[in-house]
Amino acid sequence: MDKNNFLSGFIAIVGPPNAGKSTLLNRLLGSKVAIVSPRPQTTRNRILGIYHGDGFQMAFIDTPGIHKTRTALHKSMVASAQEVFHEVDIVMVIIEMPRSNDPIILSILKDLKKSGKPSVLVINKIDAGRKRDLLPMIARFMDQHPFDAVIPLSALKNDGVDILVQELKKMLRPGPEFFPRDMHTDQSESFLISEIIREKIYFYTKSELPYSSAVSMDRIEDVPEKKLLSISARIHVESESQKAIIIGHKGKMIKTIGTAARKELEKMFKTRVYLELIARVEKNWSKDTKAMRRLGY
Ligand SMILES: Nc1nc2c(ncn2[C@@H]2O[C@H](COP(=O)(O)OP(=O)(O)OP(=O)(O)O)[C@@H](O)[C@H]2O)c(=O)[nH]1
Ligand SMILES: [Mg+2]
Repeated sequence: MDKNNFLSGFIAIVGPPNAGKSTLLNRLLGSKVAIVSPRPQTTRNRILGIYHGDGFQMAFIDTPGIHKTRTALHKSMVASAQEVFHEVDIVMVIIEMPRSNDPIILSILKDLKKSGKPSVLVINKIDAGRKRDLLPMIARFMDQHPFDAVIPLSALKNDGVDILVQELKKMLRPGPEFFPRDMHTDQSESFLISEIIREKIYFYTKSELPYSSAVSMDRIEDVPEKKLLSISARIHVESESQKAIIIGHKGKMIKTIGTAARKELEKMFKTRVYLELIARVEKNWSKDTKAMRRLGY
């Protein structure tokens, strides 16, 4: 490949919570690097996902959803999303069509304007909106900000994602191949595993429990002679009553979470997995910045 013609760029994926940012990142890469859930505030850390094209490379940065908040954990999540504007070449704002009036979008557009970065607006979830609303919506947003492109799509149904890639490609500048071709994400194996477990907690538990849960690794051991990945992880919750819920009657809940996580990890790592989960109380960790840091936030 001619090094001088190579195109590359860092592209932020920002937007309100639940807009489908992580779904879109996984769709763009064709593999799961970011967890997804029907609840807002699923993503807590920035996640790098690298798209390798023929003669070009796009380094996407998935971020936590931007929203108004007071809690320590969510404040740090939102700050990490807002900082990303200044660190990328292109900002991709993603909103969901059925919630295009969310007032937080205006404040995101303000941050975008301040950054002065080239930008794309993705209107996601067109499968859940009315077709005839789309053109006026595009016109309204073009009026609000001089986006380089506005792309309606459905990340879930994989409708329009290829057009987004074409548009982004036009916006890349000559640059180095930042990452080797076999690298798809910057996440460690242990972070990926903890995220998959967290995804299952979001899926199976209710009300505040997902938001009060964090996962850390005690042990990851490859046992090649048994073709086995042996994992021991901890689920941190904020109170004894939450611990009782996450364990469930006769251990049913923690077993359900563990089985779902194990099945997905077996597919992901193409090996048998032994997964041991332990619940532990880390009192009010999401309000305590020291504890948050210990848990990776
Ligand atoms: N109908 C529909 N649902 C979608 C689409 N894309 C994503 N979703 C759903 O929207 C929900 C949120 O998706 P995520 O990818 O976790 O959203 P996110 O923006 O990363 O959310 P946070 O990390 O919480 O900020 C999930 O239930 C997805 O299945 C889409 O194109 N159409
Ligand atoms: Mg997400």
